[in-house]
Amino acid sequence: MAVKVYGAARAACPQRVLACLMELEVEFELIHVDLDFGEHKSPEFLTRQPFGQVPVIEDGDLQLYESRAIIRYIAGKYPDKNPKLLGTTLKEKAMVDQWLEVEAHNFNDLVYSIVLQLLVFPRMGRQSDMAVVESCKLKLEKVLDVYEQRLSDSNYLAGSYFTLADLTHLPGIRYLTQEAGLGYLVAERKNVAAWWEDISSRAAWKKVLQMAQI
Ligand SMILES: N[C@@H](CCC(=O)N[C@@H](CS)C(=O)NCC(=O)O)C(=O)O
Repeated sequence: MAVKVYGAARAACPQRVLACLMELEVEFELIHVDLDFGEHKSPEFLTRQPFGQVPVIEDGDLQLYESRAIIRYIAGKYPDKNPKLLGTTLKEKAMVDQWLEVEAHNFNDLVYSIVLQLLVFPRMGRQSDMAVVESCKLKLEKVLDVYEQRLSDSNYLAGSYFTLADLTHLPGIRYLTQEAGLGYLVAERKNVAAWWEDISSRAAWKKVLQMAQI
């Protein structure tokens, strides 16, 4: 039975899950949740995701939210399709986990704040706080310097091949480069730029963009 994904193809967190499903060629059905109409806060949706956020998946009797938990689950469920996504040895798995955590706690929080201020608030008719944007940009520069250093001696974040650690960054970096006008943060770092060019050229990610019509 196809995995049900509740979410919006244009939203970053569901895109993380869609990228993983596409990478592994797992059959799925996307059930659109209209964020603009607040469907994610409806009583019915809150029974699936009590925090009122997307994505949520249903796989048989399993209901699961949190996009990073979902991609770990999907990659773990289909080890034969691409065992490398989670890392293969204990050490490689540890490196994948480390960079998944870096993305969630060092990278994503800053990108999320920038996107909120520059893209979401104006759409809601709220004023952007440019001081917050500037402060996040400065912090993000420092985070990306760490990435630049890491990618100077490794083609991918966790090691020599593409893993969930790289995949998890796709939606956030797309927002930065394509929507928030901050592509220079990537372009001015040679190794980060080459890595981004590589991972964003993957067929699975292109299919996600096609699905989202972006
Ligand atoms: N940590 C959660 C965050 C989910 C999240 O923030 N989803 C956004 C879309 S990318 C959302 O539902 N925003 C609406 C809201 O928070 O009200 C995850 O990774 O799944």
